[in-house]
Amino acid sequence: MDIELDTPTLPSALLTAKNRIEGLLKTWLPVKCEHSTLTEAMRYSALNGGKRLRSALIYAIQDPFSIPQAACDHIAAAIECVHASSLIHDDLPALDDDDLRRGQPACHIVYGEAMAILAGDGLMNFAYECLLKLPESAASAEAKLAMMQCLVSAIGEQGMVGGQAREFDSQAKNEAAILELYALKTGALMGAGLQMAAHASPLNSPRLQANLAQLSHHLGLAFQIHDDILDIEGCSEHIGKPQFSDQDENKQTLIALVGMEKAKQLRDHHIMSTKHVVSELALEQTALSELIDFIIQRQF
Ligand code: GRG
Repeated sequence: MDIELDTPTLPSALLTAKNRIEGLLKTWLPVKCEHSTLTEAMRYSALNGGKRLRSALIYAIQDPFSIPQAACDHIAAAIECVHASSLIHDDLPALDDDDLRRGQPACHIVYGEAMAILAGDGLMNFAYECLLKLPESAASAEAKLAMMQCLVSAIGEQGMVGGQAREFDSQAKNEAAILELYALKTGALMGAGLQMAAHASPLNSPRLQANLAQLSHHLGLAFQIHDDILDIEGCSEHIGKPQFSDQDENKQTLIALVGMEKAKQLRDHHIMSTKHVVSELALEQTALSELIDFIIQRQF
């Protein structure tokens, strides 16, 4: 099943980013591995659709902060590869055990579990290569180091992997703990893309970094809460996986704890907080604000 992404309701910023990043990934991802299906599995997972929201957020701040095109391209490619890597591992039987991803068979269903693990590892490593290959003309060595620090923090024990581990251990038992888990699991990578891009901006400053960290914290929470809502209220054809898959695995979701109404209030609260930062950055009515609205209107 293909999800129709080119509908007129999609923000143009999302469509433009999707076309650009998919073109780049098609060119940049390794094509052939002589001795195994590794590169095929990597390409399968990195190029099997997806909204490309994380890339769109990066490109949305390109013009306002005069970020060089090459920096946005390399950072967006790195973030998409980390994201694809995390989805491959998330779908594995040892974690969420999902057969479908983006409406298509998950990587381990097509290539087997061992190759899926390796494809995830390969994509992670490729993400680092994307950053390291960023030309000096687009980011100084110092800026690249700061970007690398941003990325590894967002992925590691204090970021996405830490959030996923808390979910796996069922450690988060109250609202605050679940929100913290969501911020690590989902918000950290979104934030890393924006903050890395800011490191290539001539307008970079501690204040800009703090604003972007704040923005992505709230955005990540709103995004993940909306994801939980779609798991219950959405249509499985649109979300690309069976409805109620979170409930099936007894995941500790916010909705199970606080109920649907309160969850929606919390999502809206975090969207309002996101918009507050957008206005501090004087970015109202830009691609960035369009993407933020899309986050809570999306059906997939
Ligand atoms: C190997 C890097 C790595 C991590 C391992 C498995 C794991 C640790 C982390 C998983 C984290 C995870 C699945 C977070 C959920 C984030 C989320 C809401 C994903 C869906 O994002 P969308 O809707 O997906 O943007 P598309 O398909 O549009 O790209």
